Amino acid sequence: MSDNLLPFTITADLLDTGMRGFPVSTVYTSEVDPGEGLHYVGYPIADLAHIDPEAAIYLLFYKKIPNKGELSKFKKELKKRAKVDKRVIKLITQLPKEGHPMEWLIAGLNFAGMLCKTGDYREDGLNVVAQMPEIVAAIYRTRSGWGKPIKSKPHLGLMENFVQMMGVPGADAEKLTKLMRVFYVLHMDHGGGNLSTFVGKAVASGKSDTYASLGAAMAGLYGPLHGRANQECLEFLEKAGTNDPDKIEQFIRDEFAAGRSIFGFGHAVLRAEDPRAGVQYALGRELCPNDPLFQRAEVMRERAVKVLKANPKVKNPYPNVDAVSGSLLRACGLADAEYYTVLFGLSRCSGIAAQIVDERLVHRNGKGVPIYRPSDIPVNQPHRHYKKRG
Ligand code: NMX
Ligand code: MLT
Repeated sequence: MSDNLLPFTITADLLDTGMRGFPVSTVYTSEVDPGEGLHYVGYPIADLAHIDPEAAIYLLFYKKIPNKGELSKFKKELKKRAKVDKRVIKLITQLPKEGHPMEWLIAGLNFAGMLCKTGDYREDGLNVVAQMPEIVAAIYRTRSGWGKPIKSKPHLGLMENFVQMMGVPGADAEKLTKLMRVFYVLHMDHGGGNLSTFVGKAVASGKSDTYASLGAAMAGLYGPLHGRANQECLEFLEKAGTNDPDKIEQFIRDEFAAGRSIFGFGHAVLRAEDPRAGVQYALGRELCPNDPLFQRAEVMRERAVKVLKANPKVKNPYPNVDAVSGSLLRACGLADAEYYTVLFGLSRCSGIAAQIVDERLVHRNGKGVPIYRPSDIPVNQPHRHYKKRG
């Protein structure tokens, strides 16, 4: 643990800042360094971006990169855990199309909790990671009207099976698998203070089960300033309507002046370009260099930084994880931006589940972190007595 954060004094000016900078817990899975960005158990994310998603899951749960034997055993274990109760999938197929895919995901996790939970944080954490691809693929296919859910083949591998179960009409499955493997590894975890992880762990601290805690976490991820920024960012790129750098710059200026968010830029902790964005720009140059929307995102990378840098109130003018992910997903066949946050959630649930295991079963020599209960400062509430009138 870095000692320079402690002791931490909460002064009046730090209240009502969304707890910006408050150290609230110790975390074993990942770290977000303001300058260098995300590390999983000490490894920079850019070094890990192309490893097997299963190896990255193992790293977050067991705090070491698996050797060949450990990885093969772990893949077999995930395969065994991948079975989703048929009733969960049936319930998903009955959800109203009006609901946002994230609302479906929250419902899907709650259905899985009702029918699949064991109540053991370690068991449920690994089970949910293994089950998520089938749940998300069922959401995608049913709500998109692509047809009935496709049978799971977990021996293919986590993301390989996911792409197989999605059966995206017209998509190049090989290209999409390549993207989804990297996308999954990049989005798994981001320290303990990001909104969805914080919420998930807070709910679990009251001893709610993993599925219910992840459902609540996903409600946090659904917000446009958090995970749904990947959907908003794609729509923002479309709204720009041009690839001309000067016109894009003017568009960003106008949006900012109107008090609207410049999606895909800024961060509460990072103070440099998010390395997860860097990995995705590089991947885009490999997978879809001539895609017009990807090219637009590359122009944004330069011009949005220029505009935001000129506004001193913005603490970080650089691209974040959501700046370019949507244009890559679209170029690889996933056209509908409404689903992008569900893909973020598919991955993020693994990091949150691993952190829940640590907080519930490892911290304080296995006793776990007590129920979250920060305090607050009452304002404009002088103590008084109610007197019956008349
Ligand atoms: N567009 C417009 N305004 C911004 C942006 C941005 N990209 N970034 C910061 N600001 C504003 C912010 O709203 C605040 O304004 P005010 O003082 O009037 O309330 C001011 O600049 C200072 O904010 P910061 O301290 O720099 O950022 P903060 O920690 O409050 O918020 C974000 C962080 C990520 C919510 C913010 O940068 C943002 O809204 N970005 C756009 C949405 C986005 O891309 N979110 C994705 C984050 C990553 N994720 O996946 O979760
Ligand atoms: C995340 O990956 O959760 C986002 O970058 C937001 C955050 O860290 O606060």
